[in-house]
Amino acid sequence: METFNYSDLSKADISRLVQRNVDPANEIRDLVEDVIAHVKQNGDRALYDYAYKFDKVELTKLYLDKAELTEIAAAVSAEQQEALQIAYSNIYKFHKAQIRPEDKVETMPGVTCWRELRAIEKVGLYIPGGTAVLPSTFLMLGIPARIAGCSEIIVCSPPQKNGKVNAFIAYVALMLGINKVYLAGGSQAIAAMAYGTETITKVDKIFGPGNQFVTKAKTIIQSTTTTAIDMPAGPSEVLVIADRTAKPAYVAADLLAQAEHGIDSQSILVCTSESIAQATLAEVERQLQILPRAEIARQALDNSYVIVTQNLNEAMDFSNQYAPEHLILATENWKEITDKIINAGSVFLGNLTPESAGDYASGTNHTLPTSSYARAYSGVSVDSFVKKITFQHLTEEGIQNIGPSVEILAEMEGLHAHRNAVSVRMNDK
Ligand code: HSO
Ligand code: ZN
Repeated sequence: METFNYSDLSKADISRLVQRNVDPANEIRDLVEDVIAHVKQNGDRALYDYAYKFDKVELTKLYLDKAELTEIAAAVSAEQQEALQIAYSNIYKFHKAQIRPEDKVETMPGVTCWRELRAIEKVGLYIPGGTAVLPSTFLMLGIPARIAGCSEIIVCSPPQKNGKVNAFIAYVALMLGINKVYLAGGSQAIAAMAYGTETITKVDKIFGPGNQFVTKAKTIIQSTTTTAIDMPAGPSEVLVIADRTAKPAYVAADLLAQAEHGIDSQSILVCTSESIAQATLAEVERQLQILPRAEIARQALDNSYVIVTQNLNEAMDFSNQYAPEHLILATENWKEITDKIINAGSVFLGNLTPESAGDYASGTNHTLPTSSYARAYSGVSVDSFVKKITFQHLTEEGIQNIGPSVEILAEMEGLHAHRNAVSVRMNDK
């Protein structure tokens, strides 16, 4: 990891440093567009082809049903079931509390406006399964979808070499009451859920993190089909702000937890202490030695860096420009700086709060905006699975109260039919 001094960096340096996942020659776009076109045209046939080409498996069926999932899920040990149950229960509690009915508002006597929630009917969940299979992501998407009350939940996950999903994915499907998992991964799964195939239903909205190909596919289908997406999510990233109270071993562990996700992940350390930064880098090297995914982590770290700042204000300034998916405040006085956070997906406060807690089990959602989209997007929540429909009702008093203003406003815009729609009601005595 290269180290920079914040005060040496020009504006141009900073904008270069905060840039990530750019695809200047459109290489990823071109590949993904081909895949989408193939799926759009050939449906299931394309999914079989891609399973063979990318997942190295010859499928005979594009999904697993309840009986198959139950059989696969039997391999999950009692201890693993309990851990999944604790995660489920915390995520459920945190997300359930997100549904709060809103008050009706009488904006003028006789004019009442309000909003009601309705679930998005058909949702598609993408559960990654490349170099790491992520049953936790299934919980993070399935629980809010269930709380929202979505009537159809389509789940796609890449097949393993044996043509199945792993036992944890199967177990979580059954926990969520989902009886079918489609064996499709990558951008082809996104295309299948956006266009529909013979077997996979076209959905209204697609959720879930993924690699650069999945994320690119989501951004493409969002503008070319009527299917919406949660947000561009992935590759994953963390930014740790550390001061002299930080523990190098903890910070190093957090940086590595991020780096092991994939070679395109990014781990950024912004540190107010040169010596803590150096000690952390030494710890990273030490901890890397025993990591099974060291090779992946090392490549991700090559694409990561350290910034040394004079103080926490500068550190926060950089962080807000980077807009990290995950922000860890490895500082004792985190309470004094949280209100300076402007752009971040999810924040982890103090030396005892690792990102891993939120990745798995504290209750917050780990599907979060990456690549600086945290400037404008929020992470997944129950809100992502509902629409808020506005309602209004006017009484006799209401139409008389609001009518004259609407008539004048319609007149201002030269829209006489609009004016008339209130006039006929006001004057109907
Ligand atoms: N850090 C990932 C989530 C995850 N971590 C899943 C472990 N499993 C993106 O927020
Ligand atoms: Zn993670």
